[in-house]
Amino acid sequence: MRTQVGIVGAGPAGLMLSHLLHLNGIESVIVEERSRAYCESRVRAGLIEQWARDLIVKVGLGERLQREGLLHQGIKLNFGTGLHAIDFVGLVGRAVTIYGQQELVKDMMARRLEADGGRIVFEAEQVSVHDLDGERPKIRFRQEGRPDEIECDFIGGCDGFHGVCRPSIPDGVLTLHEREYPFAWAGILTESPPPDEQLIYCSHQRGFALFSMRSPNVGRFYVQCGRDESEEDWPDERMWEELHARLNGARPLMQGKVLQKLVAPLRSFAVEPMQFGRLFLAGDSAHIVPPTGAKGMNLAIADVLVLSRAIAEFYKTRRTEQLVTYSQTCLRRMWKAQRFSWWMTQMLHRFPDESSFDRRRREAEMDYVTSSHAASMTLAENYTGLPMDI
Ligand code: RFL
Ligand code: PHB
Repeated sequence: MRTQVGIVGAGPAGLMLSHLLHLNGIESVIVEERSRAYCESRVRAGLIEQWARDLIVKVGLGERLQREGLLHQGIKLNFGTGLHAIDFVGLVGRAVTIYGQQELVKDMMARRLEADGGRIVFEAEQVSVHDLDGERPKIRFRQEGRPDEIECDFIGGCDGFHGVCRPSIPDGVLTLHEREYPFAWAGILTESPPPDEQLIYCSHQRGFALFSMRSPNVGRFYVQCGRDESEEDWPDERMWEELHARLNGARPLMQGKVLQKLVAPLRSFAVEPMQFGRLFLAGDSAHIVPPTGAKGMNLAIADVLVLSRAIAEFYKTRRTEQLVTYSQTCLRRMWKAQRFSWWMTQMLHRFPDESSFDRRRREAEMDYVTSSHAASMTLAENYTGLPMDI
């Protein structure tokens, strides 16, 4: 099989890339190792930056998001001195949208497959990428036991942190940057309303907690836990007990049926450059941020917007400037999101070995962020998303 752009992975990065290329008249095929149902039900991100929402609407994917997405004008921080509101709209004139990643994935899948006749190979096995530094890179895989190959001009490596694209780049090409945190998040999706109409980020002696949501009746709550803990360590009763304790009476908390549970370790990770030959890494395959800043999916969308433009310029004019600068362009934004995500994480979490000095410094930082106009504005500017030319 031959196509212009072969894409590995049907997550937000791969699906958005395929759609943006299609709008530019460029053909692509996505190769995905999981089933459509699996991809559409994977509960992950929920928060979309203002520019990303605007882009989703502009490229015709926002019909349901505009109806069902929840527009949030700010967030609340809850620590020693109580609940503090950060009003994004008042501070920077921008808001954020809560809309489940799997809902966006469903919308993009439906558009690619049903409306636009796009091609996604699901349940591909033994996916591998070849001839990356030549003009005809290839994706090989097996489907129902039969070998298959896609020959293309470019490969979009959109296969997430555990994918095959990044490890296929020869040794010595990439520089890795990594930081692991000594904790993880245990999260639940619950059939009960969130305690507030805005997200509440809590910093408590027992650790961090976040009260988010998917709808006015479905809560998405997280607590900081040990790095080595697993879902079995978090029976519902323990989860609710910690959520109540860490919310610390700031709002009443209603309990409901737990619909889903996960434990995810926190890490910061990035590779430079995000390209080798004709393989372009985008999204989680190139970088991971701790979820405290809600940046991962937004970065994935930013990467593929830059990539789709570079590829479109190539087919229109045969010019390669934007392809050459792809990595540099994305990394500039990515490092600022890394910085912000690290900063939110270190401020709000309790480090197992923290001294009384570290704790007092974190408390002063939260006090400063919530009492200084300049500091609140910095948080608001970064949280709602740094400017992006859509
Ligand atoms: P994905 O979503 O991991 O998709 C990769 C796809 O590639 C497939 N794949 C392969 N296909 C073929 N061959 C292989 N060998 C393959 N290996 C993997 C996978 O099956 C999958 O379909 O990466 P992508 O597209 O880069 O998207 C990134 C986002 O998923 C991620 O950054 C966010 O979920 C991060 N994140 C958040 N981001 C936000 O912007 N806002 C948030 O509020 C937010 N909250 C979160 C989050 C991530 C979390 N977890 C679970 C880590 C909250 C949490 C708890
Ligand atoms: C979520 O709703 O899942 C969510 C929101 C904000 C975050 C992380 C996760 O910082």
